[in-house]
Amino acid sequence: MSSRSNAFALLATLALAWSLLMPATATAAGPVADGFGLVDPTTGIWYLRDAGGDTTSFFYGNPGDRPFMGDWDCDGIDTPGLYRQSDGYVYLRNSNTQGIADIQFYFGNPGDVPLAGDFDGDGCDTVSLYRPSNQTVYVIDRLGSGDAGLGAADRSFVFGDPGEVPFVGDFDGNGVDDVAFQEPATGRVSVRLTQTTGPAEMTFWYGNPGDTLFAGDFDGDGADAAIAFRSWERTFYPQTGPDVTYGSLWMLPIAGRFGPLPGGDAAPSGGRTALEVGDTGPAVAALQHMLTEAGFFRGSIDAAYGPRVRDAVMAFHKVIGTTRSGSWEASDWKALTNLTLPSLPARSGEPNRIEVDLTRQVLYLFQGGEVTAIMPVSSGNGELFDTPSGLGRAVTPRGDYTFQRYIDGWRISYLGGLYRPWYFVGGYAIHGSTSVPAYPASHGCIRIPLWEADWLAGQAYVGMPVHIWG
Ligand SMILES: [Ca+2]
Ligand SMILES: [Ca+2]
Ligand SMILES: [Ca+2]
Ligand SMILES: [Ca+2]
Repeated sequence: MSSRSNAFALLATLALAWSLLMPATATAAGPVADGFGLVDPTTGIWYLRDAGGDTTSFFYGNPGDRPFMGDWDCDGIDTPGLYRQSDGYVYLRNSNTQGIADIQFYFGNPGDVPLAGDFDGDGCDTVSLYRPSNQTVYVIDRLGSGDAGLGAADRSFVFGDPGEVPFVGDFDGNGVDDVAFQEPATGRVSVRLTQTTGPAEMTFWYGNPGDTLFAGDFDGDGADAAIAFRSWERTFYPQTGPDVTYGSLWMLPIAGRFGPLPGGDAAPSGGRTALEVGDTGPAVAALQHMLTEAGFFRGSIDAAYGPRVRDAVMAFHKVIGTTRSGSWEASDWKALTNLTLPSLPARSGEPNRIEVDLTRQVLYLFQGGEVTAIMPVSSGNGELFDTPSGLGRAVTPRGDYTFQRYIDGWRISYLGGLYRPWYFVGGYAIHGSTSVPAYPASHGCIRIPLWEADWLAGQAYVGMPVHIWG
């Protein structure tokens, strides 16, 4: 009896010692939480961050491909996938290591958005699609192979609104992935829990405008929750779990159950990138956010570098006195982060006013004593031009004025169209124009972009002081 008892105690001691020797890895029984990481679309380098904060990085794919992770061989470990939106090619890999695709095939049309997930609950992920042009999700429960086309989807349903961004997660924890849509401007997330056309069955708000939302099971309870990557803060905000600062401004986030990783690689550097009209993605959202904070941008943070971003960048370049390209240079990130405005005249009796610096070609709106908006302007070019009463010179009058008159629409004069003009002296106005180049180009008026004229209409008023100098 006693010997048996001693033997049991010895076994128990050995078992305890063995368990202490064993590393606590994902192979242990119990919940396994997802990890997250980033893919640098400019280099094709993947950075997987494990639960301990260690990084494993490898090269996979071509710059520009859309990255995601999934369990393609049903072994419980998620590995990389890429979707090339230009031709619908899918490139899947079955290990978290550098190498070429193990599986490749094509599915969908140019512009389709990949939705990697397990939509039939069989434990295997496949690559379904969202087609923004008709707001339709095309679900397929198998993978292709051998460079061949995959054929028709198994089922489809209409969900999501134009401008919304889809992502995938098992939000109700039933083992079948669900499609969610993020409304970027508000952070509203709409989830459809069944794969049929119908309204959202789950709605919540998460993140800030410009965040990239995706999903994962970061607490290991079997249900996925949202996680926001806020690129301008280089921080991941999971719904469940602590915030993690990791990464860089323009990389694309991914999540998955990575399995054991070697670790020991360098984390993403957080370096900088140049941007131009037509670019999209987290770096553009970061730029829009930073330009908004600095008073240069008043558009929606939609992660797209369009004309409004170009104009905001133009105003920024004018303020800092660099080349007025309208394109974002890699060195501009630091300049914007460290921006100090040029010294502006102090006018303590005029908390609300406009200052126009003709040298820099920018307009500053003061409200409550603070600069709240900075816009690019184009003023008089100094040349002679014909008027109904003889030659005139295209000079913008310098001086101290107040707005005398406002027209809430287009005013067509012999010199062209003035949109929403605010007249400050004679026929001279600050007005919207379809052409606001980087240099003085007007006949004497002060041109601002049309959308800035729309915005200014809600801020300026007749009697507001205007000071023109430089
Ligand atoms: Ca796998
Ligand atoms: Ca499946
Ligand atoms: Ca589900
Ligand atoms: Ca969870």
